[in-house]
Amino acid sequence: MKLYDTQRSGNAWKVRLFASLRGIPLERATLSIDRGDLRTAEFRALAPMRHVPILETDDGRHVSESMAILYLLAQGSDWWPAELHEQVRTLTWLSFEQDRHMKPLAKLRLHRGLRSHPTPADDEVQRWTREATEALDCMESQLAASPAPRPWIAQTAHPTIADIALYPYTRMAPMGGIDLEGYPAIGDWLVRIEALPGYQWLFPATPNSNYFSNEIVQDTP
Ligand SMILES: N[C@@H](CCC(=O)N[C@@H](CS)C(=O)NCC(=O)O)C(=O)O
Repeated sequence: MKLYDTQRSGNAWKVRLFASLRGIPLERATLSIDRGDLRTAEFRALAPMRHVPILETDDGRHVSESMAILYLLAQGSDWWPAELHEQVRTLTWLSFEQDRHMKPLAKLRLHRGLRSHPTPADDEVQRWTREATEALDCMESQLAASPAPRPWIAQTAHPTIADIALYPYTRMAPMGGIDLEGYPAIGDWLVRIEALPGYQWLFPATPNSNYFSNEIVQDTP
């Protein structure tokens, strides 16, 4: 299978991280937003929503949206639970990630961490910070109310794709000026995810240096 991504996309990191945890080999086609790769007719033909990540399956289909790609790659594993209400809670947190969590955290990372232009107005930054903080508060409450033996975000015994979907932008929140010190349950959850066999950093060649850096890290295979 082949993953169309960009070097710093947190949404694509979800997919590479999950494939690595599952032991699924992925070829990478790394595109550049700045170079205009996502605006070409060739890319748009396989990506109707014009975003990465896009997964190309071995039989030549193209799957858009990180949530759908994670669902596909989870088939046949405990990462997509068998019990109905565990599935329902997994969907609840996947929806929360797309609706309330990813966007404000990604905007803050982009404009405060990666210093993308144009510079946003102060009131926009304040709004994203308020929304991101509220999303993290929701996660903190849920994780604090999810003790072992069901410590994951959907209150399951095995982590689910909702944990993977929520991980990258939570992990990179400090790049956008959000201090995770005040979130002890989230801190423990991050440690648990990073201890999973097959865990993969955003830039595997330069572990640890990359979450808080606005440098372009030359890590693309
Ligand atoms: N809901 C989508 C969001 C994907 C998304 O926002 N991708 C960004 C990179 S992280 C992108 O392709 N942006 C294109 C652009 O800014 O032109 C998902 O979860 O996959």
